[in-house]
Amino acid sequence: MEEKQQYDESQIQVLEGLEAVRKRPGMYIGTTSIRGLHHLVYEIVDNSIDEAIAGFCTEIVVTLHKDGSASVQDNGRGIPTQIHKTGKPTPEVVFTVLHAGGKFGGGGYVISGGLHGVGASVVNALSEWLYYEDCRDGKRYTQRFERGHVTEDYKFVEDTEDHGLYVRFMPDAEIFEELNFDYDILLNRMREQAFLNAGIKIVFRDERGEELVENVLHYEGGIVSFVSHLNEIKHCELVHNDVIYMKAVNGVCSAEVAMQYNDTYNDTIMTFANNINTVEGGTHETGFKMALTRVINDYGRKAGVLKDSDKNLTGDDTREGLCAVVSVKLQDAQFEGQTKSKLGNSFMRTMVDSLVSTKLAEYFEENPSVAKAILDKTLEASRAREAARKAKEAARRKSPLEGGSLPGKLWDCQEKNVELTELYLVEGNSAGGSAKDGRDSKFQAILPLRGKVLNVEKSRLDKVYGNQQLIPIIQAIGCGIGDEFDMSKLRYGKIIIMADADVDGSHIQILLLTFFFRHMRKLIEDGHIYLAMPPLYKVFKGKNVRYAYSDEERDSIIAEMGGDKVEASRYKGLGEMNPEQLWETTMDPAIRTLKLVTIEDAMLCDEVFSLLMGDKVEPRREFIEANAKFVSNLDI
Ligand code: 28F
Repeated sequence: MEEKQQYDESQIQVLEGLEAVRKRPGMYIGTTSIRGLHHLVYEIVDNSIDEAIAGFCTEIVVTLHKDGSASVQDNGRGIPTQIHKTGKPTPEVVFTVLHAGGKFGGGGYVISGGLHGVGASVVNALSEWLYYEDCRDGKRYTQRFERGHVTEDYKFVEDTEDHGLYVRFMPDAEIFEELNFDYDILLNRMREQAFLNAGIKIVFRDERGEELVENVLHYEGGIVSFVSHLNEIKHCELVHNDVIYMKAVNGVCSAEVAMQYNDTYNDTIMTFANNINTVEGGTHETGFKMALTRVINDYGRKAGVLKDSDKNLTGDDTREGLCAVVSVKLQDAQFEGQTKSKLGNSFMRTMVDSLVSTKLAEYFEENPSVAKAILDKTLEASRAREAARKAKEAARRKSPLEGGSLPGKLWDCQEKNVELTELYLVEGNSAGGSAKDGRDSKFQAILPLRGKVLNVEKSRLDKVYGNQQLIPIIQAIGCGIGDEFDMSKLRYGKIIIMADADVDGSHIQILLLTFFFRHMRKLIEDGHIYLAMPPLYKVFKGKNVRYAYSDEERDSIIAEMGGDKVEASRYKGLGEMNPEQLWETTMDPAIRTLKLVTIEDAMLCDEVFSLLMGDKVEPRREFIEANAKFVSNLDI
């Protein structure tokens, strides 16, 4: 009797816990958009990766199934099967009890990834159904759930030589706004995890299309391979051939850095703590940057390249063209910042700083030609920065970026409350004209853009300040760029890129996004940048007109309207639409579709951009196609 009651109580707690997850999914996975959807996969994969870090799992197979479900399989130890103190088998506990902020106490893992450490039970709560197969100690067990409730009891299936866990789940349509996994975003993340955990093999399969798509992600080189990959997709020249690698271990904590300079003018520094991408940086990043600047300056002085009268190289100088990955592992990682993606543990600053101070100085001593090449690159950066400063001063005297002057071509709106206003950046003058006539001038402003935007990836800051395409954009937005960026001066809550649904339009989107990503990143991070999604088709039967935003939608509208008098025509460009059509299909907040550009999108965009604009390659159709969802409505 006593025992029964206890069981009921814990049962109630479990159900209340999972109900809470369903009621406020955002609290557990951030959002119910496509990002939240992907988060489900990450949570399950992270558990396999924990098992791999613990040294028991070598291979993970992730599959996107035709029915819309996803599965993850690992060859680890499987979950222990004994009966837990709640009276339930341990695997059931793992899938039904919330473990706020951490994995199991005691028997859990010392170092663990997972964005919130909430894991399997959250995925279970947010799945229409989920089942697992747990292979352990020569036996296979299975259990099934619906929306977190047990629907098939835990049971022994058969004897087996397999070991490890298999989980398959169907994201719940009642919870998620988007149910279609994006292969490329998931692939990017799996690849990242494979780089961060050298030796792990992740097989990623997509069974949804006609043909099976499969990527095998397996990098013995770890973050060294990561840096090589990042530099490869940039299609740039390298300043030195070898990736520099440094590692320090202290008890269960470790810090590793891989770095290599290229001939671009930007830096790509990716930092991770316990395999979590710390987008906002933190102590490990600070430690790295400070040590890097110091070591390069010290070496420059010692080598006599920097004279007594020369100023020190700045941090920016020493990072121009740098591609680096910093990955640290630690217990009790503290995550701070707006998106909880900034590492707070201050000992990591010291740990990474001293690692880089010692090892990089040593490396320079042993490889003077590499040191020289890096020093030359940073000196060139320093000279260019000085030139940029002068160009900026000159530009400021002419004052296009100062004193709040607005570009001549801007059609501003009346509303002054920034939260309510929108700025449309419109490709081409004729579309700009349509947008001007079609808009609601109360809250919508239009800035037409003529021709291609400057490729900021291939130009230094001085060019940006002097660019006739970009100056009006900077002026209209009002925040300034780079170091002087000031969010409080933002003039519009939404900045909406409206480009044609064709290759040129997608180029313009990519160029603009790259500009925002490099010089006004905060606008992307804080969710101010959007892509307008003009329709692709007009479907009409007599006077009855409807618009379709995809091939599928076009077909279903044709079917709905019925009969053989239905016609469908393709929009070729924004310029073809009259102002009313543009309003109805694209600009009217009541019915339009906008795509919020996330930092992940922008980073992917960065890759597409490099491929498209790198001088050495032709635009790669399959790559653009693969990213067509964010390079929206692409017509190729
Ligand atoms: C497809 C997703 O979730 N794999 C997992 C394990 C292994 C253990 C474990 C998981 C520790 C204390 C419960 C095995 N043997 N893949 C996965 N593999 N969980 S999840 O333990 C969980 C708990 O109570 C495991 C020894 N220790 C841990």
